[in-house]
Amino acid sequence: MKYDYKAVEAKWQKVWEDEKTFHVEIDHKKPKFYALVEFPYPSGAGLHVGHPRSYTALDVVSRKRRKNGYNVLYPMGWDAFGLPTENFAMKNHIHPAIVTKSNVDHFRSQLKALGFSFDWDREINTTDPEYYKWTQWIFLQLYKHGLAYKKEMNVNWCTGCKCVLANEEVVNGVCERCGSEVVHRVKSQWMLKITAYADKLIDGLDGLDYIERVSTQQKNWIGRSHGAEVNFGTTAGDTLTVYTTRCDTLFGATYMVISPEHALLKEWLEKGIIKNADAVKAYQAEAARKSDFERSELNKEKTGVQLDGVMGINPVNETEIPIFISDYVLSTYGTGAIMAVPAHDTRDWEFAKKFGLPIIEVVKGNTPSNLDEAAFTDVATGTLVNSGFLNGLSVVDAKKKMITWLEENGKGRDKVNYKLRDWVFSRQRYWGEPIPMVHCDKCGWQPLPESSLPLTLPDITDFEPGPDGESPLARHKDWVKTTCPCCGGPATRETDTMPQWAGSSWYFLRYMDPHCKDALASKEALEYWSPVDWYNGGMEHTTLHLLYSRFWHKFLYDIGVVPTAEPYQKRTAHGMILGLNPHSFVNLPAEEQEKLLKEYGSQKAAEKALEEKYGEMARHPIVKMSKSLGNVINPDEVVDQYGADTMRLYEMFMGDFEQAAPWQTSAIAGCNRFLDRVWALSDKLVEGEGYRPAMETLMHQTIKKVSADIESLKMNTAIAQLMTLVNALYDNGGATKAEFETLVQLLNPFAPHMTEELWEKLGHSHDEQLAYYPWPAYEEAKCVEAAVEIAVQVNGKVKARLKVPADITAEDAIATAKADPAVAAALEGKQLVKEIYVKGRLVNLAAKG
Ligand code: ANZ
Ligand code: ZN
Repeated sequence: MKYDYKAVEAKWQKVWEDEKTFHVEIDHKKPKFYALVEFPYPSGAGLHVGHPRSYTALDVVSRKRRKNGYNVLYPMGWDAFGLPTENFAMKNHIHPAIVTKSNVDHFRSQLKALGFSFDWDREINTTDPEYYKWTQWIFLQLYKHGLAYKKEMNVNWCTGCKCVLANEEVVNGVCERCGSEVVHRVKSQWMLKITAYADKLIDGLDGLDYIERVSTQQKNWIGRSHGAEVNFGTTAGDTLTVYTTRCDTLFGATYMVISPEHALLKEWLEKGIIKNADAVKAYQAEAARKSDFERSELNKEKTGVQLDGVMGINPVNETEIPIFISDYVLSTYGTGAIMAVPAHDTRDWEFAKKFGLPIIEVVKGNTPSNLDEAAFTDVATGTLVNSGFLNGLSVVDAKKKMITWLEENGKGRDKVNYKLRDWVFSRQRYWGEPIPMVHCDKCGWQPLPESSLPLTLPDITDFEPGPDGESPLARHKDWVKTTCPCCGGPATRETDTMPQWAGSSWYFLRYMDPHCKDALASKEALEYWSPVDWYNGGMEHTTLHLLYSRFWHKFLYDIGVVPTAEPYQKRTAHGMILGLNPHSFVNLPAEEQEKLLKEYGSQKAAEKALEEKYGEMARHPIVKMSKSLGNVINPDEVVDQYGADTMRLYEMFMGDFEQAAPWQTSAIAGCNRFLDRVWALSDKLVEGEGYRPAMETLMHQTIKKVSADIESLKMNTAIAQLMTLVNALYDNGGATKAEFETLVQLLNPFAPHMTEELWEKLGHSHDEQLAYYPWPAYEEAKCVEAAVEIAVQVNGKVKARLKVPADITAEDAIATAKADPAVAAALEGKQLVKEIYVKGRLVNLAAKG
């Protein structure tokens, strides 16, 4: 009988829903396993095929772990505040809450159709006041501990979203979300002091099981740098402090550079010390138009203006050196001023060459370097020269000695700097959590009492930000006007809202106890479920969400709210699902390729023509899915045509989980055929107890491999092994009941609907549901390919008989033989002179002495 996926999938989804099969409670008798996937933003577009890649992978792991005896928490929810919903609401004149609800309903039904083993009783939504009450509560704790503060500052302003962006949201000078230009503006903003946690965020990574590239990116983002601050004198009398990681090169500093925004520059201009003020001001204006990203690009042409009227004084030798302003020095890093050492820093070298400045060698390597060609930047092999009391020292020792000298002479000190900046926490938008602060003219900023939370969003209809980017809430005077919690006098509410990152910074805690009324989660739940054992998500969230949520969690740990210092024990990341570019020659149907070949003469010429027509894009056969290319795959259609099990299987089979992979509709059919073949085997059960001798090794090997592969997310090779097993069963005339049951068991995490049905068909009662039926075991000894017995002789006498794989190599056979205790004893103290393996029969060892 052909497999009716529609009926079977609907049947089991109903069972899981009605019986709450995957609902979990605290159970101290079982080990717990908390699997987490990044919850989706419920956009109007519905589920993307990329979402199920992550969800299926941890669903497979979760399903296996349940069968291994774990108490598994696998939750799902909605990260539903944010701009796309607000923009849609504005355009269509619908309240964002209504848009959110319908998007969530759509997402939920799509996810349920894929048969994920989520505990739906724990569903959360960041826009639910019962949820964001606790987001606000955490903000108040941060405020009370001095980690939230208001600051007038230069912010990144997205000209498209009309909204402030965090540094992390600006990519290559444009808005990460909408691609519009980002400019600087001065605004008063709520800030979170994530920099206070910089060291903890780096050092905490040590005990965690994060994939390498995630830890590396976190460390680079925080950018801890060990160096020194050095006080230079100036002829104007002021001290100009620089930050350097190479204080060993102080004798080679031939000029200084300050950022165009440096405070001293302003002072000097005001005092009339600078003679070329016009040129300096023109340069300042030009620099203000550039983003930090543009300014720090390595290969760009260096520009700058020397300050006329003031010189720097090098503290080690009292030499006067010129001071420049240049945009390659950022105002936001270190002290916004540098000592330039052109001999040993590439950017300084380029600048010195362009402006004809002296280059003094102070570090020499083992091999001669040519400072006319490039700077010498190797610190590992360098020795100090031309450097007074540092001469002859290694770079490391010279740094130490210089710091001591600086400190003793009051000219500087050692200093650690970070690239990480405090987190801009204000958004001038409606669809976010209101910030629970009020401003009183008498008492300043005051936190709302915790008992008044949640502070809910007022129900308004005009979400457009004001012309100057004020929050839409600012127009609603009734809501804004309030009384001061401190003195009872008139006060106004903060009208900015929190960024979308707020709700996702602690959601994994709420899942542990989603209905808790008097805390973000009960102590008992936090103690039992913390930390998340395994968190999977996208690489794009490594420096934003992952860092923010680790920061909040570490803070909550420090104030005694959560029991572990880190939120996630293990972090993995999936590759993106890409689409085929329909305009790329290699993806065209054969007839069309032929037509083009005829028309243009060669593939190269045809490709060129395509490029002219569709742009540079046509050169890339695999691209991001996009509406404009028409290569977006709708998961509903795949589920409709092939069923959820096929979709799941394909998502896991499509390639290495960590790598990006293109969606290939043709390959889905192959996965579908495989499931049909498994189904058909149930009608071909053969007589026999247990595993037949011809199948035994492969059965054990398959259990072993599938078990290990699931745990290391090598889902594609696990499935390939199952395919091998199915082929072998067909080659052997079908499967015995035991063989088939094992196959069904191993396939269950990937194709849960069909396998539950087969399990029932095999005669298992409902109490024995596959979802919790113990995972099959294997015996290591039986994983070995048909074993043969070989004799081991030492000087002609048999010392041992060993079982080895029939296909063992000579090298392995000899090594195995020598490792046998009896053989080792016979060889003890002797010198081996000959070793021979006679395939399948014996190892012959000859020894002297
Ligand atoms: C002298 C020097 C000599 C430097 C040398 C490097 C090599 P990290 O590792 O990123 O911390 N620097 C300091 N402040 C800067 C700013 N605001 N904008 C641009 N560059 C700045 O880099 C620290 C190094 O970057 C510092 O060490 C300084 O140049 C430069 F052979 O000082 B160095
Ligand atoms: Zn007051």
